[in-house]
Amino acid sequence: MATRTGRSDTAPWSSRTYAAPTEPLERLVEMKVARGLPVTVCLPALNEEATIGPICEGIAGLVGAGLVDALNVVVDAATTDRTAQIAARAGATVYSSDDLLTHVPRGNGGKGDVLWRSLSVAREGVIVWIDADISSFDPSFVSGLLAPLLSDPEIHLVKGFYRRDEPEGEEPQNRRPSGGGRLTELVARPLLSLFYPELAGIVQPLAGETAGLTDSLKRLPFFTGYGVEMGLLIDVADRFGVGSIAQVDLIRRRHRPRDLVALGRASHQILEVVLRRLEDAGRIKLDEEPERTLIQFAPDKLETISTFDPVEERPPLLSIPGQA
Ligand SMILES: Nc1nc2c(ncn2[C@@H]2O[C@H](COP(=O)(O)OP(=O)(O)O)[C@@H](O)[C@H]2O)c(=O)[nH]1
Ligand SMILES: [Mg+2]
Repeated sequence: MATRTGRSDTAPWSSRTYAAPTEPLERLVEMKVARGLPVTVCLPALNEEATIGPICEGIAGLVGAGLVDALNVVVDAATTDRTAQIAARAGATVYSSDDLLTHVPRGNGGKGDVLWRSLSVAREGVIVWIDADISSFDPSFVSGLLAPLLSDPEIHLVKGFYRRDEPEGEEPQNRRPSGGGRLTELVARPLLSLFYPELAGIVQPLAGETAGLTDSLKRLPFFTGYGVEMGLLIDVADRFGVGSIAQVDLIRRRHRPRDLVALGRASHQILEVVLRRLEDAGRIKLDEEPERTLIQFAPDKLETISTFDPVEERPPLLSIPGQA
């Protein structure tokens, strides 16, 4: 096995990789005003009562400071806990995705569908998506994501990256800033390296902490479910160039881990997104549609679990009547 460090493919990323921001908030507010880009922060949330409160309170502070213009939380009917009430009390405007773009059926839209619908109620300017299950949220996640976008007009999309929690007592020199979750290391990174090496310098390709220009995002299709992040990376790079994507160091982040069965389902969706885009680009030819039912096995039993949760592609929002 040959291992090298510092692959040349990832070299261009050094100029588009930002350190945790040090600018005072007032400077970011000035840049936002100068560019005429109101900021909407949006949290997709499915039963996140344990974590939604502190996240919304932190962002409400940024509303007070004038950096954030709107704080939206998007739940749906499957959210049965107190997420909506807690978010509203902390100052968020709460939407149900069931009430947005109602003429487009939601199906099993999951996260990607919620992000797509959330764009329809974002102010024209910049949208910042933050996962609502983060237990280590800091308002600097938002200012960090905004800094490259507001300071460089070439940038259309910013991804956050972070270190995963290290075992107690780990020596600083052993810390791996790029350590991703299982889905990142086993699925996303190998796929990017194989087929999109120009995107392999993205440290956390599946990070939910993402900011983008609403006008650009509305020109792109969105994949439903957990395929949404990978689809956006491929499509933003294709449409606006790899140089339109930046990433920023958000230092550290903790969220709810998912079990292997759930990760298998997300992996199936991510793989389908990449296969589809490869086929769209004429880079592979599939003789027939991929099988869209995932077969898994119940733990400790030879019993199959079939999941039919195929990814769908939502059209660019600007193509929807009334959204232009
Ligand atoms: N409203 C809504 N939010 C969702 C849905 N699926 C995921 N989310 C939210 O999207 C964010 C990321 O989801 P999560 O399951 O943590 O993904 P992971 O971090 O990739 O494991 C969390 O805030 C979820 O609550 C959904 O179907 N509806
Ligand atoms: Mg999560």
